[in-house]
Amino acid sequence: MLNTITHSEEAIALEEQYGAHNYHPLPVVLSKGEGVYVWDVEGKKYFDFLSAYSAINQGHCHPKLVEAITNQAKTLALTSRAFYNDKLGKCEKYMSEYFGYQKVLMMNSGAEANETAIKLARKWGYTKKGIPTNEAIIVAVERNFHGRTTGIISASTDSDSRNNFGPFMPGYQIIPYDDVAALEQALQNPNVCGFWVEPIQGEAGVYMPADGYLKTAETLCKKYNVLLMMDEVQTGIGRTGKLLASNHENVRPDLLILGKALSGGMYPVSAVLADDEIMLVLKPGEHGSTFGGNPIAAAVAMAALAIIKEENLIENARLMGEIFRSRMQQLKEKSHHVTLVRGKGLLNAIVIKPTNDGRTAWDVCVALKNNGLLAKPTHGDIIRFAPPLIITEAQIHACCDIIEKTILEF
Ligand code: IF1
Repeated sequence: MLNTITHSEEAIALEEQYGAHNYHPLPVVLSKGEGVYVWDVEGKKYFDFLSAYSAINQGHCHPKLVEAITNQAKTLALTSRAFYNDKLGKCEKYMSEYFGYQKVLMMNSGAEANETAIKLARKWGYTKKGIPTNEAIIVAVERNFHGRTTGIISASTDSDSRNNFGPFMPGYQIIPYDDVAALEQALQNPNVCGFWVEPIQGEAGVYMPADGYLKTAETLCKKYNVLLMMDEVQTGIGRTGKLLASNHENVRPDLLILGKALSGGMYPVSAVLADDEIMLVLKPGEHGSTFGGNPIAAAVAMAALAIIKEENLIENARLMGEIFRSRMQQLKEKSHHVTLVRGKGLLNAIVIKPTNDGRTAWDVCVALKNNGLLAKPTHGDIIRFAPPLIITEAQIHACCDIIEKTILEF
């Protein structure tokens, strides 16, 4: 076995030399995680305020997730879908009843679930709505983030996500987010099969649409016979203080897209949920994946979803989020560096005004790290704060103390 890493610099140097440079991580090398905490190789302890971009809602290395993955891994890890196994059907039933949909299609990454939704919407458009073959359009919104595949970035408006990766997949119309008039205009095109949207735009910096936007989108999709494809990969599984962000407006997507915390960060698990009228357009042999719905994924997903209910994490996210935002609002009154605070549940962000000597949100995050809290900036001036949903009131106050101290020293 490769010798144990004992110094952060060693790990960073190895990644620098042998790994693709497709990320710019904060300079911290983690070696242990438990609950809301992570430790670096030097043994320094941090609050994790990113939760792997909202995958670790249940907390690091949750004992019930470790038990689920360990027991299944010792028994049967992978069969492929060429054969049945004794876990997938149980998981599909559990998820069908948990989220209120007739059918589930399990994949691995959030991107794969979004790609699955694209194929479902298109095939439904051709076979049920009567759209002429290869003319289906999916309406997407500016500043979307749905994953990194070429099919998905073909709809991206972010230059980093799409530059130099062309040619792009056709069949998208991009409209402004949170613009009902633009949406109604776009959906009148009879070739539109789907409206593809995040209920809150995570990557864009926790952009929340106006109250009622999602409900209006649902109404317009019904009016124009278009599938509402809701990407809840980041906002789902309790993160915003409801099971789904869609629940804040009693919206029921036609295609529900899940990932990340569906496994509590223990294993790559994603899924698309839909009713028979949509899901059954896919016939055997038309879609799949080697690992999609494997026994470990099924066992871990059932355990991860059970924890959300057993530990009342949805209500905790709502309550801790209210405390967090009120503390950040108080900080905003004390510091001119904090220009905006926004979020729902435990998906929050603050906007940082750069200093005159050019220090940015990145520098705040480095200072936060030095003070024992890990977070990451997005789009230069926004810091997203997303701790595990298990965080306690005492811990959220301790974290706000760290953020306040760091910002006031900034
Ligand atoms: C990276 C962003 C967050 C997502 C939504 C689908 C996916 C994601 C709403 C794809 C994934 C991750 C990907 C990761 C960083 C992170 C991210 F900054 F990229 F955009 F969270 F905001 N839908 N988001 O947020 O799921 O295929 O990754 O499992 O690519 O840098 P995935």
